[in-house]
Amino acid sequence: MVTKARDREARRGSGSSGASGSGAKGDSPGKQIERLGLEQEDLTRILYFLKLCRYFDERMETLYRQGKLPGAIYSGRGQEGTHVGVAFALRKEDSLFPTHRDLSAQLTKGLELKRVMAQYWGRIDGYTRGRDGNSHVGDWADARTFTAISHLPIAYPVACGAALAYKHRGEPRVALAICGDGATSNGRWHEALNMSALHDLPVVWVVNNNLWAYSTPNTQEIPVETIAQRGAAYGMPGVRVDGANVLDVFEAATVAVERARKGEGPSLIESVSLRWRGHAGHDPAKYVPKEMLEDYMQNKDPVKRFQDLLQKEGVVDDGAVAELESRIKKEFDQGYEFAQSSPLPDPGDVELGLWADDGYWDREASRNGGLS
Ligand SMILES: Cc1ncc(C[n+]2csc(CCOP(=O)(O)OP(=O)(O)O)c2C)c(N)n1
Ligand SMILES: [Mg+2]
Repeated sequence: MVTKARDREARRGSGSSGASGSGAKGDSPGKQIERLGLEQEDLTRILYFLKLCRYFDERMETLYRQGKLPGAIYSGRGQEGTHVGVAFALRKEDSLFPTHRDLSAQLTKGLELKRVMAQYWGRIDGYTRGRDGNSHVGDWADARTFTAISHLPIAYPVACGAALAYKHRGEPRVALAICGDGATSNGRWHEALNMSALHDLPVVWVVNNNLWAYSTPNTQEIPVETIAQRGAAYGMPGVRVDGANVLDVFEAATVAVERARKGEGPSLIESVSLRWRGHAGHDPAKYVPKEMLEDYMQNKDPVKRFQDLLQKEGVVDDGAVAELESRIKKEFDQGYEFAQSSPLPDPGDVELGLWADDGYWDREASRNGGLS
């Protein structure tokens, strides 16, 4: 979430120069940080989210492999730079429309870790009150994230509708939607971009290009060189950024969000990374060349890169990093305990909450589902 310092920066309207980050501008990371108006508190918060999302992903996979976590897991490991970078550019009142892969973006936008964990174990304190698993999660009421569903990229047309509503109501809010590279081949993706450009809607289209759609590589998905260049077909700016560089992602997102908020219309951001794990927990991803995976893990790790940068710039020292790590571990352990002690849903409630007007989602949930 945007801190006070970021809010001030947004009001000053700076950070809007340059469309694709320091890579394109060629300035040093220190200069880029200055240009973006990021203060120590913001930078440490970005590092916190990067490390939290990585830690969460790793520990949840371990629990899954130990047979302690039911359902499926969709790892976003290696893509934290994209997730944290785009979500950090949003204000609380802006809305995020994610997919099954984007839990890290949702955590950055404000989902509570312990409730996410209750969601994973199908408990009443999860965001869907035990009605669905981890990938179909969202918190529209508070964090303003749309609950992801499977049909890709279904969040795109819904984000387009939300942006249309913001425009009609004259609200200075922005919708930001994420989908994968594979989802860009679906007609909905093109319809959403077209409609948004036609009506200058306050929306940012993010493509989390992790180079594979399940087992299909980019080369077999897309007949053009980059997804970003497709923005031109709809008369909107399209930029391609390095997902391993959270500052570049953040800068591109900030430019696009400000453009949208000013009523200048939508933008397309393609953020490139590699999916380090398989499509889901069951998939060993043997189709990804070993050398390529090693290269990304060793040289293009968004979390390590940003931590190294902040240490080099003197923003954090070893002590501050260790403090963040122990805080994250504690939050995870507390979240785990919270999830285990949260009841399962009451079976008698199964038919409730299908329709908004039965009031189920406005009431306190029944906590008689069989666990203490
Ligand atoms: C319309 C639609 N077709 C097929 C699927 C099945 N499916 C689920 S995830 C996936 C791959 C998506 O790849 P990509 O968009 O690149 O996202 P990633 O999982 O790589 O983040 C597919 C084909 C689906 N969910 N929706
Ligand atoms: Mg993909």
